[in-house]
Amino acid sequence: MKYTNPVVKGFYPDPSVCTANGKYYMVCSSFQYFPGVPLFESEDLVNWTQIGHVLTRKSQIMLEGIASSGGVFAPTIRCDNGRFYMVTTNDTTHENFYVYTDDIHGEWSDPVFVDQGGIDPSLYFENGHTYFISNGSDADGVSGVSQCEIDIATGKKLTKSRMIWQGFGGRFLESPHMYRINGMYYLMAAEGGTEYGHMVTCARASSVWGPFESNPNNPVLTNRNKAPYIIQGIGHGDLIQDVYGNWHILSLGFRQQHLWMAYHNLGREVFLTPVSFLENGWFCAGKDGTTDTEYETRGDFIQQTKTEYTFANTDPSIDWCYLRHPEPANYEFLPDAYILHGCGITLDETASPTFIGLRQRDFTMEFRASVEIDCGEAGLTAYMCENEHYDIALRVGNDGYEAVLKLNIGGIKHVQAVLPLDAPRAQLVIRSDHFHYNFFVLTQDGEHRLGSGQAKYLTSEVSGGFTGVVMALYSVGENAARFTKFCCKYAEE
Ligand code: 6LW
Repeated sequence: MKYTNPVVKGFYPDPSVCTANGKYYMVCSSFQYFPGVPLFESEDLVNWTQIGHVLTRKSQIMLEGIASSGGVFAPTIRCDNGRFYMVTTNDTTHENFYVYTDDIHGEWSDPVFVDQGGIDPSLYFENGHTYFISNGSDADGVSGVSQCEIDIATGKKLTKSRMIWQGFGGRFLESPHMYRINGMYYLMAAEGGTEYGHMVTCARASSVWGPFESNPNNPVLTNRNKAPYIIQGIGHGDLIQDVYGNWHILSLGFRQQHLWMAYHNLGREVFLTPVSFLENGWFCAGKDGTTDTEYETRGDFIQQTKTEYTFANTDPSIDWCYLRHPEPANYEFLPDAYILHGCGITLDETASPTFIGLRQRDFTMEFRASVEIDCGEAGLTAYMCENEHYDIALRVGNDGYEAVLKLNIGGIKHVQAVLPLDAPRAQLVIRSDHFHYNFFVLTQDGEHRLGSGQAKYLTSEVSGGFTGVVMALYSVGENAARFTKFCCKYAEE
């Protein structure tokens, strides 16, 4: 069947995939958001259903006061002997750890820490041995892909960390994953950095410790030379074989806006690219080593896209996310209303404001909710990080209730428009296209346009970091704001 990339849209970076019980499981990085590490299930590698998160308890991950794009970096998921493992880095505390579960739909263990530095850890299991691989420095201070053997029951190192590959020459060697295919060990990695020069590269060896020989045709996959082209940043991939024996790379990539001085606001998304093994044992990917929008793949499925999100078809514990560790008492989820109790923390702080968000999945969208306040301020935000976010809210002003549009960019806090209201309730609407977020208030007198903010300021290019825009409901001040009639609707692109 035909499928279209990205297969998962919106800020779901650094995908890693494994297969078990006839299904595929994928995890993504989550940085300052909680719960951490979104977990997806699929039967065809194209349609992915989020089934939960891996890090659901405070005891599993330290997120207090962490900077945006700190916290949970790239994870790897693997299954060995029926047990699932997810290994990742808390980049803020510089700790590598894994958690495990025997029930993919259940809770995961508390963290088991491994004393090897670097980021993007991976596990490779073979005949009762577990290898822990990350990119960083080895025991002798040599940088590259480092590997040690660990005791999977305790996380204790059984060997010292040894550098096994230094890449093929690109900067930022990251995302190492080890596979054994046809008796050879393949080490796949990313080089070039997670921006426009990103690539998937590989090396192979006849022993898990090397010596690793670089693929003479590296990079295996990159869109760095495709221009003008909307899909950029392809890299950080994981190799997976489907039930028909065909191979694929699930990688991150992003959809750039504008041809010159490009930017991207939806974050890094998930792309699927076919892989072919060559007679010489190396493999190549995509169309001439690039990822395209459309491919044919084997399987009897139809690619489904959810275009409308409401309180009725979303689950607060699966689809929605919080900033850092939320205070549960601030959130009440009723079937047709969310009551958000403000806690005095604003969206400008690296703490946990009362905030509940959905990743923005496509460019053309309408995000709306009816909001009722008693005091304080509550509304909707298009949120990139504490410095860059556009907010439309109801609040109590000097002369009574008002709607306000606030544009926050690079520390500049600008009130774009204020509309006096005669009631403490109104419907707030954000409509986005490829280049703008447009803001509206609906009252008894009709629809009022409060203004707009350019999409280019809610981007990784402006904010830095690794996340994408999250559309959220928020509340500030000692209030109980009532959100009803929530709907987020995407247009066909
Ligand atoms: C991640 C690194 C990268 O750990 O970005 O895409 C970092 N590459 O591999 C943050 O996602």
